[in-house]
Amino acid sequence: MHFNGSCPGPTIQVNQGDRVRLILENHLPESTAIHWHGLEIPYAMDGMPYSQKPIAPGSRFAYEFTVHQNGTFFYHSHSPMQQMMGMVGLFILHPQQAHTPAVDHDFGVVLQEWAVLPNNTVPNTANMDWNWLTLNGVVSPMTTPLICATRQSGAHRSGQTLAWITTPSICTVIPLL
Ligand SMILES: [Cu+2]
Repeated sequence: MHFNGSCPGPTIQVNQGDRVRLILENHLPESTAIHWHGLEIPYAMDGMPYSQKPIAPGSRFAYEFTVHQNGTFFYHSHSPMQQMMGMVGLFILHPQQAHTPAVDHDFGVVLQEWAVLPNNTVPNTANMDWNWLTLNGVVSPMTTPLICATRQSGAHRSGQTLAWITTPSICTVIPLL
């Protein structure tokens, strides 16, 4: 299961204050909906099972809202097991005012844990004893290095380069000396 053919789904990037319109067309053989995790938006657009009727197979729904926050968020299905099967993606809200200190690169990382049991090709979504980890949907050696500028580039006056590793709920600043 995926959004637009990839797991995680495409990263959505908008600017703080934007009015966005996102159309979900359900090609699954079951119902679905998208929850915009952490976004302060109208209840009817929140994609929760009690705020919206499930979107039936073959039908579509237009989510429309204005974003007033900024930061790293994510979206995911709120139908049973679909998020655990890969229906998740990053939602980046760029700030109207740049944050300080300036960073060289901003990496969006989706870490996912899966339970792919012996002789199975489909993850067991009821199992929380995970045995398979993916970084932006892939495992080593398919992962892409998170490359920052180095001290030699003179990109940062203090001689340090900061890499902000962000997940939907965690933001860690790693100084690279
Ligand atoms: Cu959520």
